[in-house]
Amino acid sequence: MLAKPVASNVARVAPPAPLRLDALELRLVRLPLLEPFVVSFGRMDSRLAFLLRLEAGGQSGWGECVAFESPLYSYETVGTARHVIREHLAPAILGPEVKDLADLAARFRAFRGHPMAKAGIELAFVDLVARLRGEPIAGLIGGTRARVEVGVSLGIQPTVDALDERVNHFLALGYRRIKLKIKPGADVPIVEEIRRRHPRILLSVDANAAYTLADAALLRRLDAFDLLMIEQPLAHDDLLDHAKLQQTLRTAICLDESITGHEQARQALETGACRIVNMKIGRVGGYSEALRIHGLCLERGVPLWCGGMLESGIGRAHNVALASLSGFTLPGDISGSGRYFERDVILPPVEVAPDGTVAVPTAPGLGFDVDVPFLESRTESFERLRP
Ligand code: OSB
Ligand code: MG
Repeated sequence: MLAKPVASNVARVAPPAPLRLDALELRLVRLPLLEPFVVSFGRMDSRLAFLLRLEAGGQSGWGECVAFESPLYSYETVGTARHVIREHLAPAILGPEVKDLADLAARFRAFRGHPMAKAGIELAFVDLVARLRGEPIAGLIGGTRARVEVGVSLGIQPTVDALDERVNHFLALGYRRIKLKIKPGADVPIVEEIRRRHPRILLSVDANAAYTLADAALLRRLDAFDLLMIEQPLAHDDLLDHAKLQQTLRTAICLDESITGHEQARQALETGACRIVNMKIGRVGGYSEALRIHGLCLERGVPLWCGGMLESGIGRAHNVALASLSGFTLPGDISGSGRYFERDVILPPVEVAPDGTVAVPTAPGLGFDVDVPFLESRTESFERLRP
């Protein structure tokens, strides 16, 4: 069956008048992580944040490209994204007038792939448009929530006791959902024990593509633990095997890596590859695709939540704005700044209230100030692109 077209809010994301984009700044900033983050594909000790600043009409907007340094989560890296932006995306948008977000997205459409690179620019554009209009991003895109519910994603730990200590720590801070990273050899017994110690919490697992259909029997054992979802059990680019697996599982599969845009989301839902969608604005190519996927999930009644990529405060603030849309019905991986960083690049930092929610800012644009002197002190590379 063909999906009915869904009215999206992409058309509303327009500056007061067509904009000539004057400059795009690319900045790499290294932020140490408070604790190492271990997942099935590797370990991170610091985050190299790729920040973008777009200038036009005497204003500027901030975005973040969520690519990592190595192609372990997706094929994109900080290096490939910087190359694609510098050589292809920036020349397509700097100089000529841009009418709105749809117009910006249209200029990127001919370039295949590289959604994280495209998203970095879209985020900066949307912040810029919101600031020019004097509106918060959440309002501009049609967000309806004043606060968003948040959960926490916990990396693989050396022992169950160490993991449980982290679970208790974040439950005490108010986080409403706990997500455990799993991999072959660190899965069923650990999840069983955490569930035994916390019979009532909202609990999910994320495999980051570490299994194959040959592991279906093992994955079915997770059905015993009343999990909210199993996130991305199979390959990063697979839909077919996820659909086969979902038919034999009681627990909902949630796709993350596999959903790189609206088309993949539509095909995942039509084939039954997942019952829940993890939205990462960077992974899907920015606000234009994210708003379309949001419309699709709303129309089909599919639960949606906002994922995270260990973003600096800039990407984090965009996530908060996005999660204010009504289709985001499950707690997101939107931690407070202090979950990852000693000091964030925005002021004030993102804070999780004791009820496990984060306030959606009401000030124009991102609604946070960027701490430019701090950014400058941590900058590893900087370049300014002009038409
Ligand atoms: O799969 O959701 C994921 C972090 C890095 C790469 C992939 C993922 C994650 C997380 C953490 O789970 C999300 C966050 O808190 O930013
Ligand atoms: Mg994930």
